Parts: sequence; C-alpha cells; structure tokens
Amino acid sequence: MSSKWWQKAVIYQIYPKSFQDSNGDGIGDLRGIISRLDYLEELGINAVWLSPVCRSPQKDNGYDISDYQDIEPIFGTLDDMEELMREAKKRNIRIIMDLVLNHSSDQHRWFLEAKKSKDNPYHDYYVWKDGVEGVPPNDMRGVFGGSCWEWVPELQQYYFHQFVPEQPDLNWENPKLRQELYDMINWWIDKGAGGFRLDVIDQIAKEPDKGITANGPKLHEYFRELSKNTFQRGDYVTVGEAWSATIERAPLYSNPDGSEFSMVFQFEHIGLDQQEGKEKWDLAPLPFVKLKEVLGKWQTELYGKGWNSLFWDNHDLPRIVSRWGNDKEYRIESAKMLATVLHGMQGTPYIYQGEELGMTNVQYDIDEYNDVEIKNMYKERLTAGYSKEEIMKSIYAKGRDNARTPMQWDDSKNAGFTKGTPWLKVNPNYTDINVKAQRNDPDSVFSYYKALVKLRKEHEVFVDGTFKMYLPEDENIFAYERKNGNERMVVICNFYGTEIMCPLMDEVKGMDLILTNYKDTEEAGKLRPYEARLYIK
Ligand code: TEU
Ligand code: CA
Repeated sequence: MSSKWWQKAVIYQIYPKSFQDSNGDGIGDLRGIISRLDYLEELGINAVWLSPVCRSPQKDNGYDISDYQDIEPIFGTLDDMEELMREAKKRNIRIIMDLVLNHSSDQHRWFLEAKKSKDNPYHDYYVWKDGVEGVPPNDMRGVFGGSCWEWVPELQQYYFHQFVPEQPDLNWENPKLRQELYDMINWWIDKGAGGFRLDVIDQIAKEPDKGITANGPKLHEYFRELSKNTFQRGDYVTVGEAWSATIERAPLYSNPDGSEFSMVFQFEHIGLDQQEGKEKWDLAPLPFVKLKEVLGKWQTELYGKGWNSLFWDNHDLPRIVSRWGNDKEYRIESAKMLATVLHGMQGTPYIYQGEELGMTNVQYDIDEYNDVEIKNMYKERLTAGYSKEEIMKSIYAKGRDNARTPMQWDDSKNAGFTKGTPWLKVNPNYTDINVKAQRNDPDSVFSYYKALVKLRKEHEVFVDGTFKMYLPEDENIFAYERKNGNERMVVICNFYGTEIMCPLMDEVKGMDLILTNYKDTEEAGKLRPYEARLYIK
C-alpha cells in the first residue's frame, strides 16, 4: 500500500486562545505558538490544526469569521501568521487552517451589505425568508439554543442561522459565494497553508424549507466542486468535520481517489455516554461494549475505502482522562491507556493540546465560564425547571470550557500561559500537571505520547494493518490485533480500575512488549488497573 503523508502523520490541535500568550493580555496568540514550536517538534507531530485565527468578533471564539483573509488582532498579524507557517515548515510541521464555510460572522462585509436591501448583490450570499415579525418560517432550533431564524425589520425578512444569531448561514446555492470561498482558500494555499479542517462541512447544503441541515441532497456535489477548485492543486490534507457522517457515507468524504477530502472527522463514538435521543447534557454511563462495537466497525468497514480521524478530545469535548479514564488515583495510567487504544488503530491520530499531559476537566462557578453554549444552556435549563445542581453536573461533565482552560506549561503563576490575567481561569491543578514537570520524565504522560508518535513512524502496520477486535463482549478489556504482510501488532488494555485476568496471553506469545504503562515486569496473566500493553513482532 502506498500511503499518503497524512496517513502516517499525527496531528496536534491548537486552540490559539488558550495555548500561549506572548504579550500579557491574557489571550494566547500566534507569537506564543511560534515560541512553542520546539516543544511540538519534540513531541514529534507532523501537522498542527489551528482553530480559527481569522478576524472575528469572537462570539463563538473565532468560529464567527468577519474577514477570512486577515488575522484577528488579538492573535496577531498576517505577518505573524506567515512567520508561523515558515517556522513550522523548518521543523517539518504543516499548518492546517480551520475553515468555517457554513456561516460567517454577522460583521462580515458580505452580511453587512446583504442586510442593506433585498437587491444588494450580497443579499443572496445568505439564506433569507420573507415573513412577519414574531412568526418564524418554521420551528427549527439552533445548535446553541433558540430559533434558527432572526428577524431583520428593515427588510421584513428572517435570516437563517444554525449556530448563534451572530453566525448567519452562508447560501451555498449561490455560485458567486462559492467562487469567493474558493478564491479565499487558494489565497491561503499560496500563503503556505498545509491543509484545512472544514468546520461543520456536512451542514453547508442545508435546505431550511424542508427542515434539512446536515446531509442536504447537494452536499457531495459541493464537496467535489470545492475540492477540485482548491485542494486538488497539491498534496494538502483536508479534514471534514461531520457530526452526521455515518459509516455508509464516510467513504464518500474520504474517497481514496481524492475527489472530496482526505479524511472524515466523525463522532459516533463520542455520542455514546448520553441518553439516547437527548442532548449531550443528558448524561448516561459509557456503554463500553458498544464503544468497542462502534470503534471496531469504523476500523473494519472503512478499511481500504476511506480514511478516518482518531480522536478522544478536541476544543468542543471534555478531557478524555476525566471522561472515560480516572483523573484521580489513576490519572497517569488511564491517560496512557486511552492513548494506546486510540493510537494503535487505523486512521490519523489527533492530540488536542494538553491531552499529552493528561490535563483534566474543571469545576468552576457558572460566572467563571466563557462558552456561549454553556451560558445559553444554563439559562434555558433553569427556565425549563432543572435544578442548578443538575445543570452544573452536566457542565462539569461535558462543558466545552473543560478543553479550553489554558495550556499548563509550568508551575509558575497562571501555569506559564500568561503574565496577565487569563481570559479563562487556569485549572488549579497546574502546579502538578504541566509540561515542565513531564518533559524530561521518562514515565510521564508526555513521554508516553512521544513514544506512541515515534512508533507510528517506525512501523507501517499502524498505517496499513488490518484490524481484528478481540473479546468484543468483554466488559473490561479493549484488545485488538493489527496485521500486514510483515508485522503483527497486538494491543491489550484494561479499560477500568480493577485488576482482572487476561485471557489473551497466548495471542502474544513470542512477541515483543514494545510499550506499556507499568514499569515493573509483566505479570503474565493479570491486567492491573488501566494497564496497557502494545506488542509487535
Ligand atoms: O462544531 C460543530 C458543532 O456542531 C458543535 O457545535 C457541537 O455540536 C457542539 O460543540 C457540541 O457541544 C464546530 C466547532 O468545532 C465549534 O467550536 C463551533 O462552535 C461550531 O462548529 C460552529 O462553528
Ligand atoms: Ca496575547
């Protein structure tokens, strides 16, 4: 199998606001990232997915873009961005930009024009509906609460928005709009971007009249046109974020013929620990056997037909060690175990900033949170009669700010993230959990991630091996085999905190134990709490 660079790569996600502040305003910025490139090089990653840094009023932390061809001043300048791309390149790190093409900010010049009159040339760049004040065209609800329709009295029209009202949806039906987006992407390609992550790309072909948001009939037609006019100019990695992508659709997104994107970024495994048919805030215990079924299905059914992203965390998700690991007695063991399970599978692994340290969730007072999703949900649920206690429990478990607390660099004030006041409070555990404490410790979570990243480069079986799940019904063990013509890899993990017997020792006879999260020699038949073992021969 001839593999593409991004199939062998590990991608590191940076949430710029929270990574490193360079000028003391409490907000992470591009110069801060440049100053930390050596750290990323040491970790061994090949590309950085940078959450949006374009000009933005920050109603949704940059996912509301008011100018796609300029940098938001809180993050720096276009020169800083170009310097970041150059400096990253020197270290063989590509910069993946986050393209928000489903919607813009309401402060984008297109929208300001569009609002002026119905016959303004930009009017049709957005989705409008004539109507009467107070009677929205239909009852569609936004992802962050409230109606999807916002009234503009001057026009006697509603516009459509799937996220907050300050994020009006772009109208992909309009060929001029599409061309503007392609021109903008090509401009970034010329500036040196190494790839693109495409935000909620499954929602661009909406048809609000029919109540359709994700997976509109023209979706893949748009993908192919977009790809042909931009990404196919070179060897760029493209990642389609799609909460709605099913295993049936994924081969389209990531067709090896390159007609759409390099890979799909789907969430089937992420939606499991919530009550069925309800919201993410409606918590339920993780169905472990189901988790294995879902992850295993994506391994076997996409094999040879497409390419998947491997992730536990991102800027929208809680910290995995607090979620499915144990962030108390077994924080280090469980962080390493979860990394082993994930990185051994087929797909491109993502490390979200701080995951490589085993950073944890937080529990703040409601006023200390920043995220618009948290704030809106809090108000909505209070009105709906939920108790404050219940709501806070959901926020502690699933709030997006869990992932957005500043990166923990050292044990000095504010974790070395800023000399000023951080825009979001630093997790108080930074004195224990930080880069400085882990970087030179061979037993740290950081060193373990580093080892995993390195292994992927040394063994082709990570990239092209077939997948077989062991013990699919077992309530504790996550174990599988990867195999190609030359090598065999076996991963055996205890997903929980109790010691158990391991019935798989015959499978690994004569194999080399390449990586494990327990120091002392292997106790043949037992798996200790969160024990992880990776064998190769
Ligand atoms: O997220 C997609 C999305 O639908 C999320 O809003 C998701 O449902 C939610 O975070 C779950 O809590 C992307 C970005 O990753 C996110 O940060 C943006 O807020 C969103 O799109 C809008 O651009
Ligand atoms: Ca700053």
